[in-house]
Amino acid sequence: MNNQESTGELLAFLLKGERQGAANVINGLLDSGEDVQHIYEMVIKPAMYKVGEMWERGEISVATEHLASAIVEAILGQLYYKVISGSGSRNKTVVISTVENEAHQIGAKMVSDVFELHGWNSHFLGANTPVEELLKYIEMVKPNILSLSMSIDTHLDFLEKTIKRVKEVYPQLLILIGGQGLNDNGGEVMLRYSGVLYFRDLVAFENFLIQN
Ligand code: B12
Repeated sequence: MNNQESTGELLAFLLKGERQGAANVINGLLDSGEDVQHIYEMVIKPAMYKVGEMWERGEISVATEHLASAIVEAILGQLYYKVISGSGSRNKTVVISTVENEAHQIGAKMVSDVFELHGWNSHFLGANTPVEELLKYIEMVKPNILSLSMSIDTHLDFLEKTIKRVKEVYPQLLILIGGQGLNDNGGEVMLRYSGVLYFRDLVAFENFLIQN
């Protein structure tokens, strides 16, 4: 089965709310040798984008969209045994969060898992972390990298507010930014700050991790 067929099959189970069927699709991919990153980027992400398109066109309800998200989050949890088996020393730490007011956390969780797969110690804070709370957490764990995710394009102010505040207190801290809200201007936003890098997807981001 190719990626498109797997995506279609997964999507059908997500829309029917069949967690077991969805899990079976993912397990089948693992059995055929696909790695977690590939399954995230090439199968789960396109299935969720499709869910978004169908919701936007009014073809599925908000409830169905919520159910699909819940099943995908459960699948990510189910894949964690693969994520922790990733090689590496775990002597580097990353803190990952979405920006304030941002409720979309699945992409950020994928990024967190890819860090762990590469041997990083990853602290995934989930959605909507207030900036001052984020700062307190950074003070506590002293990460090597902060990663921020933004899915809604109108959340750019929240992202920039966070970058500015973090850089005020930790000017040397490298910040990675990503998320589909930055698809049109992520590169441009990155150039406004020093020590900020933008990656569009898991492939670009993983290439960076491999080189660093
Ligand atoms: C599920 C979902 C929700 C769920 C989220 C649940 C959850 N637990 O996360 C809920 C119901 C909360 C939700 C709410 C809303 N949503 Co919504 N949602 C979606 C949906 C269908 C899927 C999101 C998803 O998981 N995608 C899959 C992930 C894997 O993709 P990703 O986030 O892009 O992440 C990838 C990359 O961007 C990258 N990446 C992401 N973060 C980072 C960070 C770093 C550092 C790096 C390097 C890379 C990186 O890596 C990932 C893998 O490649 C999308 C459709 C879509 N196109 O995604 C709409 C979508 C994002 N939502 C949308 C909207 C409009 C909303 C609401 C405003 C709806 C409303 N009227 O209330 C609210 C906003 C709430 C808020 N304040 O944020 C729009 C956004 C449009 C826009 N112009 O910005 C979309 C695109 C739907 C659409 N087609 O219109 N939503």
